[in-house]
Formats: sequence, C-alpha cells, structure tokens
Amino acid sequence: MTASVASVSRSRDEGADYSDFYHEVITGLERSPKRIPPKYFYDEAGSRLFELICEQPEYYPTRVETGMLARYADEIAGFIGDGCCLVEPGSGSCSKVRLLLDAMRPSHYIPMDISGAHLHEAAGRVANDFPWLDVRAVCADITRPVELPGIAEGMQRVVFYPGSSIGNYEPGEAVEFLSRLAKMAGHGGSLLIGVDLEKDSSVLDSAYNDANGVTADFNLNLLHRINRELDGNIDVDRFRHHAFYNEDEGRIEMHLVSECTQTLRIDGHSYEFAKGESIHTENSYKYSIAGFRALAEQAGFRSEAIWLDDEALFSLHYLSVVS
Ligand code: AVJ
Repeated sequence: MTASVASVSRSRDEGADYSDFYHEVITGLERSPKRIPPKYFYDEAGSRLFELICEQPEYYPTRVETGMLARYADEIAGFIGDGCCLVEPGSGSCSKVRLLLDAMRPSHYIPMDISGAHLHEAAGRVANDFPWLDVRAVCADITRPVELPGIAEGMQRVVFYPGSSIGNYEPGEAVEFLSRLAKMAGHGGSLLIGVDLEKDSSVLDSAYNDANGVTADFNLNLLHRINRELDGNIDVDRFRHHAFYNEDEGRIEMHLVSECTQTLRIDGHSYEFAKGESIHTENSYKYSIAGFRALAEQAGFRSEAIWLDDEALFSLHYLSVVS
C-alpha cells in the first residue's frame, strides 16, 4: 500500500523569486570585491549538483554526519519526548532526517526549502515512506524570517539543522540566525545542529576541490543560472572554480575567477573584470567545539550534549532554548 502525500501543503510557489536573485546579482557585482550570496547556488540544477558533491569521497561532512546520526539516533531521541514537531530549515533532499524518524517518533515533520519543486518531491517521498508521520512542506527562503504552519503552535518543537550550513554565515550573522532558530523552536524547544570542525587545511582543501570536479560545476552553475534566468551573456569557460582554506578567518572561501580581462553584460548592466579578479560566492566557516558553543549560548541556547566522530572531523550539538 502506498501512503497518501496529501498532507504536503503548497503554501507558496517559490522560496526566493526572480527579483531577489536579480537584485542581489546586480548589486553584488557592483561591490568591490564582487560577491553573490551562496543561497543562489540552489536552483534545480544546483540542488542536484550539491547532492552529487555529498557523494564525493573527498567531501567528508555528509558521510561522517550521516554515520553519526545513524549511530547516535537512539541517544539523541533519548533527549526528546515522543510526538514532537520536527522542523527542518533548508531540508534539501530530506535524507538525513530519515535516520532519526524511527528512533525519535515525531508526530509532525516540517521540511522547509528555497527550491520548491525539489522540496515537494523530497517531502512527498518522506510522507510515503513514513505513513504515520504528518508532513507539511513549507517553501521559503530561510535566511529571512519564516512563519511555521499553525499546527506547530503548542507542540514541543525540535529544529534540525544538519550539514554545517551554519558555516555560510559570518560569525555575527550566525548568532542572529541561531536566535531565529531559538525563536522557531520556542519555549521548551531545542536544536540539533551539525557543525563542521576546524582541522588540517589539506583535508579541507580537497573536500572543496574534488577530483571529479563536481564542486567546480556547482560553483560555475551560478553563472549558467545567471545566463538562464537573468538574460546574461557570460562565457562560463572564461571563469574557473577556486576554493581554499583561509586560516586567518577559519573558513573555506569559494570564488569564480576570471581567466581574462572581460566585460559581463546582464540585462543592460555591464561589469568589468580584470584577469584574475573573482566573484566571491561562498564562505564556509569551521568551528571549534568551544567556539560554536559560545556562539549558541549568545543566541539563547544551553548546550545539552555534543557528539563527535572518531576522527573529530564533525560535531553534532544538541541545544535547548533558554527561556
Ligand atoms: C551546504 C554550506 C554546508 O559549505 O560545505 C559544499 C556547501 N559548498 N561544497 C559547505 C558546499 C561547496 C556546504 N554547505
């Protein structure tokens, strides 16, 4: 028997609309240095490429975190009562949450993502595979304040934020975003978050420069997306992927580097590039255990438990909302 997926709502068509993308590309390329926020990687093609990144042998975060969730699911569930409302901002393919559902037995699951079609498909598959679970998908740009469906009021809310996506924020912004997650979890609520750890730069450099070039394709897809959606004339072959660990800042940086002097035209605007000039497309901050805990405490959380893998590559923090 196939479970009904009727519980998946379509509250909005698109998480970030055309004008957000247009506006941020136009203003980001006028800045010096030029930059475009990483959330625009995730159109349909970009979301697929991200999933391929997660399968690359060099990209340890997914493999390690997935192993930890499977291994510690019962221990994690021990902190949480049955019948909670599990909320996942930036749920992507909804694959990691599957490792928790049988142990945790939430009554509701609310996946949220910027990529609409991808979200509804992934949420539908969860609803099918876990017929006892009430799944309500919310298409939203989670970098902005988001309303939860009314059903989530009055239930114990657990926010699940795996994958170290918190690393995309500047540390100060990370505190602000964590404060919003605390508000989303509310009184009596909690947060289970995956955070990538500081480590040897050679491990980090290869994780963002996989031999198959998938991370490069993911980065360059942003230029294809500009061509597709914003009427750009970019010759993507004139840019190359560049990713490196910036030790002083404690972050991976991704750039799209211009291989020559050139002028880009996007919808009547033009942008000059010198040879070697780049568009900064992503930061991915790495934290120490104590460093991240301090950040979470500033945002109104109390640390309840921390799990590490055997090689201390990645961490899972379970935090409760201080009220
Ligand atoms: C989804 C932000 C956690 O920073 O590792 C992967 C995105 N970029 N490879 C990360 C990413 C290049 C990823 N996050």
